[in-house]
Amino acid sequence: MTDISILMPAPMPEPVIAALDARFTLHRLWEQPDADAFLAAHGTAIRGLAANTLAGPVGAALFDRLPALEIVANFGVGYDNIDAGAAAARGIVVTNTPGVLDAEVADLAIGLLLATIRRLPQADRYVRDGRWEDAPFPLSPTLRGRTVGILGLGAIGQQIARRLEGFDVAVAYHQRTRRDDVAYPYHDTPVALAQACDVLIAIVPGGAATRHLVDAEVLAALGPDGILVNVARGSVVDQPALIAALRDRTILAAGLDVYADEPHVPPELRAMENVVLLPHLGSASEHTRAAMGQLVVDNLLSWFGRGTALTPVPETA
Ligand code: NAP
Ligand code: 8YV
Repeated sequence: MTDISILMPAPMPEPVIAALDARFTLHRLWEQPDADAFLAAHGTAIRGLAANTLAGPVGAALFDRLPALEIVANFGVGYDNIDAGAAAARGIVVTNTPGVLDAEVADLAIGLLLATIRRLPQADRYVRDGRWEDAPFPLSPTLRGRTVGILGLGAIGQQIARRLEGFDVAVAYHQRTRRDDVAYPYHDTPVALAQACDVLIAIVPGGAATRHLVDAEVLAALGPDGILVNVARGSVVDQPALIAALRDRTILAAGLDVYADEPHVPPELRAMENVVLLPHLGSASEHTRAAMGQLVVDNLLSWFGRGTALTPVPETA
């Protein structure tokens, strides 16, 4: 297969690069001094693309330059970075990395919730700054007695819900389709879910269908004791509305792993004490990133070896 050209626009973990180097002709676009000139010279030979959720859009404009492209293997379960409809129209298969990161992201969501509600980063700063020697750290809000609403009870959302059962809190959910395999109360709109709970965890896909699903109205419904945790995509939350809600105490606090324009985080959020901010860490352990990388490699090997992809997204299955 070494005669098959694979394009990697942005770096992936070293083992992925090594595995692809061993089996294909791998082109590292980020190392090219002139990416445009490289695509003009070599684009027609590229048959596979190893894409990265965080490395910019993949759509018709790029597909036009890669006429022999057969597969886009995405390093991430979310693929809002890829125009899967445009890929399907050209007969290009798109794969993602479902399953292998569910537990890691669910763990992170629980950690972020606890950090936000018990103010753990603020308490850490308090000790480091020597302020404990002057006075005890102020008492925090609590998870006790709360109802947690999960916006998107998919693969990761269900793992979050299972973990929450161990914390003895009530769980409810919203998504477009009511599930018949869970007993959690279903709410048919995001506002109805927010009214019924005082913690909202967003874990839906990004993209046009979920853009600003959490808006000013949802935040108002969550209420002054409410906590938002976003581990989905920045686009799912109306970020200016969230900043206003945190500033005006329309809600109590937020724990954010994702933002509207990563890696840029607005100064207003960075200045607030009632937020916990993570740099998109959901799947970011060595263990899980290795499993995701292996699935990228396995999808490419399977496609070019047997003509089938292991985990195609529904639009191109
Ligand atoms: P999944 O299994 O496909 O679940 C997504 C859920 O969202 C589904 O149950 C779906 O139910 C619901 N949903 C989709 N569109 C919706 C809409 N318009 N309104 C309300 N609910 C909607 O996906 P997953 O594997 O759990 O991953 C979910 C997302 O998490 C990813 O796409 C990615 O954006 C994000 N993620 C973030 C990180 C991170 O590092 N922070 C890591 C991994 C994943 P219905 O179709 O019935 O609506
Ligand atoms: C990663 C993610 O941060 O899988 C996703 O959808 O957002 C995360 O796992 C990302 O894919 C790394 O590029």
